[in-house]
Amino acid sequence: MSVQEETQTEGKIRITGSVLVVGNGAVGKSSVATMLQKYQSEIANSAEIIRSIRRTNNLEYEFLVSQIFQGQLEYSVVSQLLVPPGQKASQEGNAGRSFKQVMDIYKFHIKSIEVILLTYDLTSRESFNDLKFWLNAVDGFYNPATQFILVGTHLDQAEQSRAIPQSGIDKARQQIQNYYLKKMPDWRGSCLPVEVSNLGGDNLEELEFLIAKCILWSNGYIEESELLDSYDFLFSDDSLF
Ligand SMILES: Nc1nc2c(ncn2[C@@H]2O[C@H](COP(=O)(O)OP(=O)(O)OP(=O)(O)O)[C@@H](O)[C@H]2O)c(=O)[nH]1
Ligand SMILES: [Mg+2]
Repeated sequence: MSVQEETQTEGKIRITGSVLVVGNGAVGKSSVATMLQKYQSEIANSAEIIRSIRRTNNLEYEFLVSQIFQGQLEYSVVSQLLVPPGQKASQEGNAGRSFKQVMDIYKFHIKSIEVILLTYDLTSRESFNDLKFWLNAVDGFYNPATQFILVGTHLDQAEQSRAIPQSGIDKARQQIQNYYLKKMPDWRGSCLPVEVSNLGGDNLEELEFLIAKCILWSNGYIEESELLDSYDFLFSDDSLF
């Protein structure tokens, strides 16, 4: 399903990459994929859109096209978002398929994953603690050039009921990096944290840009320092957004 292709159209270099979105049920994986695609045109209807999203029981698919200027070059980055269910195991009497059941069906079609979104709900400690499960669950879907983004959703509710302090996120980021470095000593990636609201649209534009940059980095079009500079710029107070 993932094709790393480079074609040049109208002076733009076109790159395609795959993004796997994982995390517990109801953290907002389908919502983030849907809103990343729609936020510019549909932010006024975001509540209606995310409320209408049903629990995932197959592999959902969305794609984004992002224009990225880097030095003298213009890239058109196509991000294929793959969203499996958050259900961890098949349950008796439950018609919904689990993550594993769905990935077992599709794994032979997925060539490589450039970015994994480890998704949790900022107001749910359980969804954050369960990221340990998801680190293991994605085994076999990453490679030394895969980049991880730690995505906290429900930012709109975090002021009232944030369950994970900044220090916990920093610690998790470090632990995740150490975990993958131990498993893959030649891993070139890092784990970058981002907090979004699928309801209000906060940081969705930044997340889209970051995903596109990660795909460029994963395919060797930009240096790691350029990726990290972009991250610092996007999430600093000097950011243009
Ligand atoms: N307030 C708020 N609600 C959100 C946000 N993201 C998702 N939701 C709500 O959470 C519900 C669950 O979101 P989904 O996108 O279906 O969650 P999922 O992770 O895809 O869940 P599964 O398909 O069961 O694995 C949605 O219907 C939204 O109402 C957010 O950022 N803010
Ligand atoms: Mg879903």
